[in-house]
Amino acid sequence: MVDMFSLKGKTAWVTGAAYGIGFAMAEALANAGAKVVFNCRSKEHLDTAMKEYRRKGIDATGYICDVTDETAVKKLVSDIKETYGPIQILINNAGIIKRIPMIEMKTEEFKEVVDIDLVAPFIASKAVLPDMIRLGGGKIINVCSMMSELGRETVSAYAAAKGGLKMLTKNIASEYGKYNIQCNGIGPGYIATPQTAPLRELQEDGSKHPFDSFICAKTPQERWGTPEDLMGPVVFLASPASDFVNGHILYVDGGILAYIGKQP
Ligand code: NAP
Ligand code: GCO
Repeated sequence: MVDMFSLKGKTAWVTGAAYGIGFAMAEALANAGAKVVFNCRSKEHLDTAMKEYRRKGIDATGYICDVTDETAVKKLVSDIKETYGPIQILINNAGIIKRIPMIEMKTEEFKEVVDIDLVAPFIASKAVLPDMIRLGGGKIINVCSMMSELGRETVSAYAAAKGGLKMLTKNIASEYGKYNIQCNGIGPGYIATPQTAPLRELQEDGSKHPFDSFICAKTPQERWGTPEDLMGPVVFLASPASDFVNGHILYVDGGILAYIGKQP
């Protein structure tokens, strides 16, 4: 039974895994036996991440690559293939958010979020699918969001992108399932990472950020998630244990989507 969750001999590429959710997922995949490669935009972040991976005894390899640059992505996939073999597991994790009221958001800002959060997973998936087809199978996991299902103020671009990513996930599953390729999504709830740090900042008087209290009231488990909460789910979706799971978005949200929220 344990072997069903083994990733021994697999090459896994996690986009945007210098820190945050991506780092935790890369760690999980490595601990399950995969050879992990990752990318980010910043040399500083790469160097810091490599130190942390080494400190944890993880044999990860990092590259500088902006996931929106299709030429760079294609070269990265080729370089990974030459050194570590074809990519058998792709985690489309890299992502940004801009919290701006929609009528104040510049169109360029909207497009930047969509480029990274939706177009880039299309680019990366397109780059790895041909080898997955040749290999007789593969795993693509797209990191979706609560905003794949729900909206809220100031996150129009992000919600549009993550909603689109949910449907891109289902479409890749539909179009390439016949090649034994499984494409699923992971939908984290509210996770304590640099991306959500502004929503958890203590107030001047030392009290909790109102949004922090709001999320804990909306979560049956009454806490923010941690990147570690995603480690088991990503190994499941990357492993043979999920070979007949396809087009599914696995929400790892502590129950937010199931719950109306605590009475104020
Ligand atoms: P984070 O802490 O901001 O980390 C984002 C990572 O992506 C960093 O490694 C960043 O490194 C990289 N990145 C950003 N843009 C990139 C680009 N254009 N090319 C390559 N790498 C890029 O975010 P997180 O909270 O870990 O979130 C990771 C994913 O989970 C995102 O897709 C996010 O939307 C999603 N998510 C987050 C939460 C949450 O509550 N935190 C919940 C649901 C979904 P560089 O800056 O060095 O490029
Ligand atoms: C926000 C948060 C969320 C989380 C996550 C929730 O401003 O509402 O950043 O979008 O990042 O996507 O699942």
